[in-house]
Amino acid sequence: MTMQAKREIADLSEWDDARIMLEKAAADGVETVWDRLDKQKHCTFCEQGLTCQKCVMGPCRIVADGAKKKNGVCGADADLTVARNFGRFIAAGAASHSDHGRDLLEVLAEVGAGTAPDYRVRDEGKLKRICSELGLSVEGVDAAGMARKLADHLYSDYGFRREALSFCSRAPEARLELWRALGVTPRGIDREPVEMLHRTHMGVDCDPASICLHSARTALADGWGGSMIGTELSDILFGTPKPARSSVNLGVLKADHVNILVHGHSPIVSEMVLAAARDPEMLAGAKALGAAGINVAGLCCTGNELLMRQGVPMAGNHLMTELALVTGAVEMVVADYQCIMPSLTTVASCYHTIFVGTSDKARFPGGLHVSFHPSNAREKARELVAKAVEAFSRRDQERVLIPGKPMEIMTGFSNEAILDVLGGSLDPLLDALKAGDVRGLAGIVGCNNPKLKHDYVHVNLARELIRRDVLVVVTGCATVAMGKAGLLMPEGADMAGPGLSKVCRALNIPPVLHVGSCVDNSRILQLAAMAATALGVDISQLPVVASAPEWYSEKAAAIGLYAVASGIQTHLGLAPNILGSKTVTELATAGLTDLFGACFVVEPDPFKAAELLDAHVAAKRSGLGLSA
Ligand code: XCC
Ligand code: SF4
Repeated sequence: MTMQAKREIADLSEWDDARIMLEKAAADGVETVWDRLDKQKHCTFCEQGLTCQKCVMGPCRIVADGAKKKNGVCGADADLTVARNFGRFIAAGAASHSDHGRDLLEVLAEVGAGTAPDYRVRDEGKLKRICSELGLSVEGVDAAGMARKLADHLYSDYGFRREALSFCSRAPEARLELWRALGVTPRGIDREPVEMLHRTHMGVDCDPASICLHSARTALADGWGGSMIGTELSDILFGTPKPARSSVNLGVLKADHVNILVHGHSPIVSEMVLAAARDPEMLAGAKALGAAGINVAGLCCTGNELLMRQGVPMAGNHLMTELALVTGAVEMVVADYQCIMPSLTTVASCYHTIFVGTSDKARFPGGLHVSFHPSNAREKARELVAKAVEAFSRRDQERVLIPGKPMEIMTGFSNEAILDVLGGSLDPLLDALKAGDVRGLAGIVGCNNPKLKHDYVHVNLARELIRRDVLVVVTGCATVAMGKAGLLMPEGADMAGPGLSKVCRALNIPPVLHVGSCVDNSRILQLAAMAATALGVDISQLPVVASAPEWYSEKAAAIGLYAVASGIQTHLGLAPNILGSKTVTELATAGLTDLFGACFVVEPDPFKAAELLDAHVAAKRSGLGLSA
């Protein structure tokens, strides 16, 4: 058993808003994620991936070797057990993104069928472009007709009729060839995770390497399938992001406003809540109760979705979700799914905050549940906003503490927006790469994890990379960290190396570009693919790296693995639970390079991680005949 020593509040987070709220949480008697981590004694078998619960001959604990070597009752050894556990971990992550993508697909289909009156196609140009890209004829077809055609086509990506997912066509030829040779071309968004569950049932796939390869295929079905569909359809339905200004941290909450937080991942509900909150009738109701207005702010990735498209401020990332409620200033949290701590209903009940679940897939006992459907979204959103307004009259202003001032940020860098900033083609960026002004590109993505000091690894890694002239793109919960550190403003160029700062100043862009939510990591895949195709090389030859410095979730592991399987070297701040198998660990941290041209690098120290990633960028530059 291992147990973390109890840490001081100052060591838990990089930020004052978090620390002030941690003090208040203690005073208000609110238990947080850090308190619960302190109470956990983590089992070393589980940490190493050496427990198996896949049948009732077990559960089994496996000992890899030595005098006490012990296999599972069925005979599974350490390598097989770790591979099976990791495979299921990846399948769960891929399934989560993909099921989120499916929800967007269902809304698109209903828009096409005319049964979702509250939604519409907001970017018809993109809808048309994607239809053409996928070979669907759209001559003389209206938006609803195109929506039907595209939905119909993409439904098949979820099934088992395809040899390759539709968006695989975006990958460079060399990568497609490599996937074919390895037998990992993703075929069906639902098929690959389901096949993983089958393979890892007792007595099916008993070869750890074979299971790991299928893990890669499953992750690819997420990146080039479910997540990419989630991103593209969100753009079509809610608008493709363009650069805009907004703000971050708990200071975005307003003491004199009704505060509504949207939390989760999908824009389907949060966009409707935002529209309802902007309705003059709702505003009048709020003013009648003495509020100055209605303030919608985001948490986690649904926050990123609204931030990217609507400039809605972000109250916080994963580890700030409980603390946001501790301000005592939040009337309502509207949640959809993923990364919503079950503790939130308890925290909400310590204040006047109403917690609302909206997806029938995600129920939260202790909270209110309001089923949202494409057919009733506007009406339900209005009901919720009215309830939030009403809750404002119950707020105890004596218990309100909103720490800090909002930090300004720039957001909205979809690939379309990046191309626009560059004047319509990637060439200026590729020229800067060749000249060495921009030495490489790093995607910093993912979560927070209370085992690591909140946002410390994110911001220090980003600072170190931009200092070395590596342009950073950011998604997910890492975004808030970058914003709080001032890295999402053009003035952040002051912290960049000479080449990158020159490029940022010329284009008036920040050295860290916000490219979206976690499904939007698919934008990074597409950007890398475009760069590789333009240079006539494979993605693995590019000076491009990725990092999930403070990851915690199954989804983040799937993202990391699809990045690696797409040829992008990927840093993790924490190891997954695989260290009990030498074979799997060696494969993840070295062997994958022989297969995919990239592997994982595990390093909790952001300064050392920056050096490792920088060395990779330098090596790839040399490989392309460029100055390191
Ligand atoms: Fe969740 Fe996407 Fe991680 Fe944040 S970054 S903690 S997965 S919300 Ni996706
Ligand atoms: Fe034990 Fe094998 Fe059953 Fe797993 S599948 S619980 S190792 S007997």
